[in-house]
Amino acid sequence: MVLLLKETISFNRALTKNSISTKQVYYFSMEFLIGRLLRYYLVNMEVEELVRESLAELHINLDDLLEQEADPGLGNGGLGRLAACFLDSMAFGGISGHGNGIRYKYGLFEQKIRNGFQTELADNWLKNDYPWEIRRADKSVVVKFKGNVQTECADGKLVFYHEDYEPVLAVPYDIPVMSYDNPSNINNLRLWSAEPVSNELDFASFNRGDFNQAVSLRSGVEAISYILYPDDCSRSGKELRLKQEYFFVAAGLGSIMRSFKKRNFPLGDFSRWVSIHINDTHPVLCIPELMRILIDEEGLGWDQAWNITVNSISFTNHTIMPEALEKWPVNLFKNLLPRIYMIVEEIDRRFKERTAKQFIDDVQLIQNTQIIADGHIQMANLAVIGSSSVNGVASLHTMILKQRVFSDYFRIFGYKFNNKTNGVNHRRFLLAANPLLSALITEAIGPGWKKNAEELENLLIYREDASFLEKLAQVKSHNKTQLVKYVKENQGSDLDSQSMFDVQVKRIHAYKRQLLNILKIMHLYNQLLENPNSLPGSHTFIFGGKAAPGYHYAKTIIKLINTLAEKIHKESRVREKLQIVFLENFNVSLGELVYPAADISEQISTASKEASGTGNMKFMMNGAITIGTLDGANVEIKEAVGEKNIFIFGLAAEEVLRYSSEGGYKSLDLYYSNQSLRLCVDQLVNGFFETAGEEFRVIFDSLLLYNDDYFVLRDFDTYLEAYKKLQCSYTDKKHWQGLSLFNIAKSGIFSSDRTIREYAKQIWKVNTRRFDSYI
Ligand code: 26V
Repeated sequence: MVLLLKETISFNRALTKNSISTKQVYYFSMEFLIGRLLRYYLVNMEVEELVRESLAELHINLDDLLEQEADPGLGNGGLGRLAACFLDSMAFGGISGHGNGIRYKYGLFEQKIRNGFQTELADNWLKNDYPWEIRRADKSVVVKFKGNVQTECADGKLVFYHEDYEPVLAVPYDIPVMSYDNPSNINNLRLWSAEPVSNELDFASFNRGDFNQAVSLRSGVEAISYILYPDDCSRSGKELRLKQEYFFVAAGLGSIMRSFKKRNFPLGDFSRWVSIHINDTHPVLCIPELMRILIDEEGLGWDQAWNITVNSISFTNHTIMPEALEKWPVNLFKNLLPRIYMIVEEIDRRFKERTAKQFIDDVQLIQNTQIIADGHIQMANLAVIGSSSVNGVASLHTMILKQRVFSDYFRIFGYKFNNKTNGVNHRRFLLAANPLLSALITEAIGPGWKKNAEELENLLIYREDASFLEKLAQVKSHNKTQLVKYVKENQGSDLDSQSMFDVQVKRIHAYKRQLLNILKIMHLYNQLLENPNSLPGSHTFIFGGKAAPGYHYAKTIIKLINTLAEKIHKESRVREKLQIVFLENFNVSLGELVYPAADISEQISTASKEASGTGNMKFMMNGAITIGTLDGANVEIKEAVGEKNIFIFGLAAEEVLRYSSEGGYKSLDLYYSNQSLRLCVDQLVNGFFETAGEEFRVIFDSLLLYNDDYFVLRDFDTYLEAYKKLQCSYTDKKHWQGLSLFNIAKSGIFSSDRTIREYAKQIWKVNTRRFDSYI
């Protein structure tokens, strides 16, 4: 069947009007979390049922077959999944938009929980070969590391020769990107794999008898695309990471330039025909690398090369966490990429010259905006200076970029800054992931919403329709049963499908505040012991997400969740009402099962810290109700549904940022003044968890000794209040179903089709055959 599909795809690819007069968009990203493709393709081609029946005749169960497909974990979380959603929406919108990334041999680790602790196993997604990729050895590119640069003057021009470099062969593997209803627009995700230039051993070393040297050269090269760095929590400053970044940038640009030249346009028109988008700072070397190609290989002068570069490149920032802003030590950078370093130095020199003239007295601004400072290269600064557009991923986040993170640049280049609120692929996360809800929606409002998610708003006429709402409730109940079955089969626990499913699935991070959720559950537990009637109904708290292997605090949070789960399970007085499960190995496929089954979506990050969040949108379109802070895209979700249809609590971003800059927060005061909060905090270390000893001391200390950086204690009370209100709503079934329907109906703007339409029109300036017809 895969073969048949591949045939169809390559037939359609041949039809794809990759006419030379179309602007090509290249989306450069270190991560693409594409998820499984087989079922997604069947749904998009509207043949799933046909295939299911035909296979049944051969005694093959389609679901068993689908389970065989690997889910490539080529990303850490939101950033990588967003890239995959964008590929789909570009293909759907009729944009010639292609992904450019790395074909890691090992993706994000597989998470196993042992005795409540996270352990990590290698993710060997290629072990049975990956059916969708096509190796294109003929399109390989040589990437050059290290060596020396010789400068000569020829005909009054400086010429640069890169000598004694270490060559690495970048071999592309292409994965077709095919979306719904678009047979004539198949795009490409090109992932690069690192190989030695010569497939033979280094015979010079070998013949000298230096076998180790011969082998290590080979494995040194292969190391570049060996594994995805698993932390989205710190910049590692490791040479291998910088190698990865330059590797896929140089390979991607090499291949773009090759195909551009085949089109025979003047080089001066490059930015008219090519847009290069950089997903966070990881691919920012696109800027000096494009300069290098234009100057060293194409012979252009600096100014012309700079205009072309800036006009072709656009940049998205995905986090304001200072720990995440990439910086490279000058020495490491210079040694690995000598020519690129010269170009970065020159960009910096020219930029400083400009700001020194324009802002004569503003020493601070001149200092803050330089690229090279304190012996480091600041990649975000290079990104802002070298691109024509800088965007944030939700309105609050963009405001913070303008007013804080990049405020000096905002004064210089105000015109570059813009917002593009994230979106998600509603055909994956609603149409394919929730077939019963999709069928119900289509029956009610027709199939138009699949192509134009904003048509979901037509569901509003059913808001008071008891029979429709009842059907909605049945769908939810069915989806919960499916998840219960999965948990039983895979983890052995029995969940109660009749209980309320309260879900927090995302990477484990201090700022995402899984801890606040845990303290809430501990509080409910304490209350139930005091008064068995303190809580209506029964509740299942579902957690999932990976912690970076080196992030000790986050791993302790996982252990705390599991320890509390066990404690509750053993306590007969509460276990009828409360239950916790930690879902092992949360990934795209598991997400597709979880979002449709959720009643409640926990989006409780410290305001200002979550750039956007995209899980919030996936839950919403599946009818879960959000409890959350005014952070990231929660702000826009609230605007879309109105404050009555969402449960908002906690400090505002302004307040958090004020505390951070002016001080004035004392977590100890709250600890002493709030008895029930104090009890929960004490329980982390006072023997309440019989088996824990000092295990949770780091968490206790983070709250009191280190003054609670993420304002968990500060938001505890308002969180509980909001939770209480939410529970009241939940007990009124009809009211709850109405809320759920309202959320689904208003979720259309969070389709990545909308986001891509905005990128296309406002940043890339490309025509979108399909989206144009909607406006
Ligand atoms: C986050 C953090 C937070 C803690 C400390 C250091 C650190 C380092 C990196 C990151 C995340 C890196 C970029 C990223 O994945 N951002 C995510 O991008 C999503 C898509 O735009 C967005 O929805 C998430 O809010 C944002 O965290």
